[in-house]
Amino acid sequence: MERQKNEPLSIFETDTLDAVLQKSRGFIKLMTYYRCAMMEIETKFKVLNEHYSLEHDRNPIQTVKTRLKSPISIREKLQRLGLDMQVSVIEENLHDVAGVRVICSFVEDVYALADALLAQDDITLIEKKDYIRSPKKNGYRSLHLIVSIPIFLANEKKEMQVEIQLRTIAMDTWASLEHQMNYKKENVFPEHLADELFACAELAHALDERMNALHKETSKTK
Ligand code: 0O2
Repeated sequence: MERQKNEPLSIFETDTLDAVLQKSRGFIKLMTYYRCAMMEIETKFKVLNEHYSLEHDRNPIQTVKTRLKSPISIREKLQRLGLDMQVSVIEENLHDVAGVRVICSFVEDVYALADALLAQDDITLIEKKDYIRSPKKNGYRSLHLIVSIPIFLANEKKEMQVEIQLRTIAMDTWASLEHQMNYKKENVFPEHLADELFACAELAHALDERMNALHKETSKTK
């Protein structure tokens, strides 16, 4: 049966559908802006990949993935930070609503792509965390950048922040599997399992180093 426009929605108890839509307008608009910013960053990496394949005859990027933080994750993070669930608070305080993950072939590609992106004159670096040179205690490795990028709307230009994670295939394999085992739950890993997980991260790192060395050797002979 079709719901009438002014009929109260049971989940919102007192609000009509119209009121709910009206109240969420600001949030939906902000999410659309983040989605546009993610698209801009994704395109920049795709362009860099094309350029590299022209110049070096290979692709430094395996995959580019994008994700928009869900409203539930946004609420959880605001609660964790003791902040109000307001559109302006989200924009001012959360830097990872829009996320782009770039999976690279070799470690050197991670840094080359990050440098190439940061050299572009519409990109402003807000924060850089190098978890490759300084891995997290559990073994997590990736290069994280928070950047600001303009999006051009019909009558306005808006700066939006995007979190970019660059990592190799080996780093991504480890992080994806570790994430499935839920890295955020405290005390989830007994010490021996945490040690084993760390050992796996070191194995992934050793693989990256050996592949990088091989790649350097094979590039010399070309
Ligand atoms: P999702 O589902 O990937 O979006 P915070 O963002 O407040 O939790 P901080 O210090 O601001 O923490 O951010 P940090 O540590 O630079 O990076 C956060 C993101 O990096 C996470 O996002 C993960 O994607 C990834 N990450 C960081 N540490 C780990 C780790 O130990 N294991 C794995 N698998 N991923 C990690 P989200 O929002 O937590 O998750």
